[in-house]
Amino acid sequence: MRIDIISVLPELMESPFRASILKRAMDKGLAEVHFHQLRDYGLGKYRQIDDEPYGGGAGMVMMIEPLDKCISELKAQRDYDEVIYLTPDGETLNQKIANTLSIKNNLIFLCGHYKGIDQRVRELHITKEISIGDYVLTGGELAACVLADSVIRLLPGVLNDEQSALTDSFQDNLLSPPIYTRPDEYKGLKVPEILLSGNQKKIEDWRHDEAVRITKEKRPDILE
Ligand code: 6GU
Repeated sequence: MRIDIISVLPELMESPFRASILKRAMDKGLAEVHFHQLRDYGLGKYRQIDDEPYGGGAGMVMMIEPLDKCISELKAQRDYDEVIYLTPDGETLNQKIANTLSIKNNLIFLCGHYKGIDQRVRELHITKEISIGDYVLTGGELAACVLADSVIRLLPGVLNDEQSALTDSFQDNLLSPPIYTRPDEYKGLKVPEILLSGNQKKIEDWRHDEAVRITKEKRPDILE
C-alpha cells in the first residue's frame, strides 16, 4: 500500500512512522508513506495557499489551485483508489472503514487546515471525508496519522500472530475481554480460576461472555 499525505505541516507526522510496528511495516516494504508540502504548490513569491472566504466571515480557506496542482500531479503518476479529506465534518472513523481501506493500493490523504478547503476541491478530487471523532483538532495531521495507523496495522504481514488484528476490540462488534499475566495473585488480587484451568473451550466461552458483559456495560451502542 502507498499513502500520499498532503499537508502544510508534514513535520508533525514524521515520528509515528519511524517507530515500532509502523516502522517495521515501512522497512518490510508493506507500506509506503510519502509526505507532500502543500506550500511547494503555493501561489506567488509567498507561496500562498489560503485566502479570505468569498462573502466574508472569520477564518481562511485553503485555495483550490495549490491543492489541484498537488493532487493532479500525484494522479498523473498512478491511479488512486480514494482521495480522502481529513475533516471534522467527515464520516466518523471506525473499524469497518479501516478494514475497507486496508484492501486498497493507493490512497491520498489531504489534511485540512483553517476553516477548510474551497468547495470545488471536493467536487474535483475528494472521494471520501473522514473525521476521527466529535471534537476539533488544530488540523487534519494527527487525524491522518490515526487513520494511517488503523489501516497499515491491518496489512498482511504487519502484525505477527501474537498481535493478530482478528482478536481486536471492535473487529466483531465486541470490546476485548479482561486479560491477565503473571503473577496469578498480586496484593490479594487473583486471576480468574478458569484462565488457569487449561480447559480451552471453557476459557473461550468465558472470554466471549466477558466481552459481551463489558460491551453491554461500556458500549451498548456497538452491540448488534
Ligand atoms: Cl480529521 N480534523 C480536524 N481538524 N479535527 C478533527 C478531525 C479532523 N477529526 C476529529 N477532529
